[in-house]
Amino acid sequence: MELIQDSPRMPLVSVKGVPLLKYFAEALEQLKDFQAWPDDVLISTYPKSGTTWVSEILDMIYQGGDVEKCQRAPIFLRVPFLEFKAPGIPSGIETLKEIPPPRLLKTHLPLSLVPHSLLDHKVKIIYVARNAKDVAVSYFNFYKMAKVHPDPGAWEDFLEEFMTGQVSYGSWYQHVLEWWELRKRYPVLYLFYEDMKKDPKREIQKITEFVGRPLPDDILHRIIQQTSFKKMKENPMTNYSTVPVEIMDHSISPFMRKGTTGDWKNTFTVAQNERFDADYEEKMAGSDLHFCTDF
Ligand code: PPS
Repeated sequence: MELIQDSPRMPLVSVKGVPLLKYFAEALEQLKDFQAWPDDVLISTYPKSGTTWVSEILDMIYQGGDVEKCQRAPIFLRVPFLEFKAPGIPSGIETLKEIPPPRLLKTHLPLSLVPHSLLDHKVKIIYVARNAKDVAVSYFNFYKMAKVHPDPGAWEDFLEEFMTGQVSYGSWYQHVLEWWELRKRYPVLYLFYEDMKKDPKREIQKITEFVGRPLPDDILHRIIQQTSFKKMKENPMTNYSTVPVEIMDHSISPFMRKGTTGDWKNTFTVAQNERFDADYEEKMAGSDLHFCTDF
C-alpha cells in the first residue's frame, strides 16, 4: 500500500479510449490475472448510481439480515472495488485476497475493460442505473469532494464533459446501454435507482430471488430500514467517513449527499436542460432503455 502524501488532483488517463483516474488505470494492469469464482456476484454501475446502496443491501442479504455482522468493516472492504487504488487505502486487489467466498464485487468499468474471467464464468451481475441528470449532479459534487479526481471546474463545464464522455469512466450513455444489451446474453439483473426509491421492498425481493437467497418478511423489513438513506448516512461503515480526508473531504460535499430523485432540478438551468434533452434523444435513439426524470 502506498503512503498518503499530498494527493494532488491528477488528469485522467485514457485506457482503450476510456478516461480513468491514473491510479485506477494502474490497477487494471494487476486485474488482468483476476480469476472469477462461480459464486461471485458482481455489482456493476456507472458512478453515482446507487452502488453503495445496493452493496449494503447485498451484504445484508448475505449476512441473513444480521446488522452486527454488517458492521464488521467499511463497505469498500466488505465488497471489494475491483479497480480501486489510492494512496493510504488497500487496493481492490489487496482487499480481494482477504475475502472468503461467496464474494460480492463492485466495478464501474465499461464492458470493454471488465476482467474477462467474470464474463467467461457467467457470474451473476447486478447492474444499477440512475437517470443521467441526477448522476451528472451527484458526480459533479463527488468530483469536488473526492480529490483523486481532476478539478471539475464550473458546473456548466463539467456538464459538457459529462455529455461528451470526458469524465472518469467515460460515457454514461454507452455504459447504461451496453450493460442493458448484455442482459440478453448473460445473467444480469438490471435495476433502477428510481425504482429502489419508489418501492424498495419489491426491488430487494428481486435481488433475493436473483441470488437465490429468499428471506422472510421481518428480515426484509429490517434490511429496508437499515439501508435507508438516513441510516446509511449515519453509519460509518457505509458513509465513507473512514476514508482519509486527503482522499475524500466530506466538508466539501458529503458522500451521502441527498439520496433523492430529481435533485437535478436544483442545478440545471432551463437552457442546460433543453440542450441536455436534445443531445440525450440523439444518443439514446433506437434503444428501449427508458429512465424516469420527472418526479
Ligand atoms: S460511487 O462513488 O459511484 O460508488 O457512488 P454510488 O454509491 O454509486 O452513488 C452515490 C449516490 O447514491 C446515494 N445513496 C443513496 N440514495 C438513497 N438511499 C440510500 N440508501 C443511498 N446510499 C447512497 C448517495 O447519496 C449519492 O447520491 P447523491 O444524489 O449525490 O446524494
